[in-house]
Amino acid sequence: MLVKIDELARRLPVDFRIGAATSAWQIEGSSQIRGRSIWEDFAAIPGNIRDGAGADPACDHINRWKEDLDLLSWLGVDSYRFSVSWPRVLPKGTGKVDDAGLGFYDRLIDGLLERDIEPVLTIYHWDLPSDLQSKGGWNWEGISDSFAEYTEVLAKKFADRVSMWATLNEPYCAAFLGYADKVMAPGKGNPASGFEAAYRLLVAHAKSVEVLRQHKARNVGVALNLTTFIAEDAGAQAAANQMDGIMNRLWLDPLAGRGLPTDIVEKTRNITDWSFVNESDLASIAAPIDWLGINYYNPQRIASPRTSEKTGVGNGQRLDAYPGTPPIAFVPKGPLTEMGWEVDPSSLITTLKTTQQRFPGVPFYITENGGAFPDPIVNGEIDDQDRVNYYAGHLDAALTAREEGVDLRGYFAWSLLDNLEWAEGWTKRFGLFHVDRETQKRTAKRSANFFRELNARRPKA
Ligand code: IFM
Repeated sequence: MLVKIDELARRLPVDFRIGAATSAWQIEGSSQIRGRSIWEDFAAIPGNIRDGAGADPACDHINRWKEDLDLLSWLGVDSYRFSVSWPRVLPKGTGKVDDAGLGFYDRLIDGLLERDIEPVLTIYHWDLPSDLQSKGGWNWEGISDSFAEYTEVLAKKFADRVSMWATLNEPYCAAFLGYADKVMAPGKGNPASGFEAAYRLLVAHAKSVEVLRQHKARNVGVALNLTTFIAEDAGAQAAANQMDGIMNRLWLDPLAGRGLPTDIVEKTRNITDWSFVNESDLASIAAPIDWLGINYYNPQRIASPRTSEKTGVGNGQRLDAYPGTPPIAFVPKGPLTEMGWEVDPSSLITTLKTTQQRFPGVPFYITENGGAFPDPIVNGEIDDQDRVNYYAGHLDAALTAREEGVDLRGYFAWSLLDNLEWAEGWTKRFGLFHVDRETQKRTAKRSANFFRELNARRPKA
């Protein structure tokens, strides 16, 4: 069903924020003028990035940021969600600040404010400085103090101008795709390391919140990737609970003050002894936040291996990313995006409602939602009708959830630009604007026009 743009625009509350999102490593380029990150180390190993792409030039955003901010103005968005590159600000992760690196974000934030666009800053979107990885990265006890130091540098400089802060982006991926599995940096492939990384990311979040509060930063939150697990048969239910526990409850329970989910702790005792956990950390992790970011793309549909002949091969469809889960098959139903992800807006409603039960009283933002599609060029124009349908369907679902009682305050499209899709390199494109990898020319896709029209037609305050 194609949802009409006028109807969507009419349903948008005047104070609902519409934005677009990016992350530093995926767009900035110019890695030679900053410290090294774990993603350069990971990309240097042949086979880790599908098309062999590396950090440079990405979208050359460091040199083209003004043009990119003009694209945001053209879209008419309220907010822009970007991340700061930790090694651009602190090349070694701690110690000496690189003033030129920090200055880039200073100009970016002012550039947004000049265009009347709210800056939404994510402190960590996966590009850990290599020098910190050599100490153990997210498995090192000292990492949370380094993260607090880095947060302080940003808070001192930007607390007066940033509208919303996210401490971390998708810590599940950092921990379980990078440490438990090996499909993302640093590519450890050790299940026990995954759980320890998850815990240390939560502690780092807590220390970062404390620093942001000291500096009177406004609207402090965190962006989690959350979803709904659908067991197609009774035999897959135990696996669905375990996967839900690792992707959703392992983060929501401690943030909401319930501590770690006991079923997950018990079921993983043969993987880790959890000796790194202590009560005082858990109390800090439960400190109130002002909003929760939900990055939602697709439901995860699974079945017992007996009942299914095939298993999904899309991104995130590997059991290694859910340690301790009994064997199951991933059985996404079409339509699928190019990532192999099922398109199902109704699962966004389920995810929002379940999350509201698990974390009541906190406003939500959809901090990422979007899809990779083939992007055919028709008469010189990029006719990404699949992506328009994806956005219209998910915005409709988001507004339905809000109309049915979920305290949802905004929606960010992923992504402003085609960019480096991590281990997929340039092979998967999520942008509202096509980016020509050779010339760096930006071209509005039909989906960019969709957002421009939506923003133009919505009721104004
Ligand atoms: O590109 C990523 C982003 O960095 C984090 N969330 C999911 C997106 C699509 O895979």
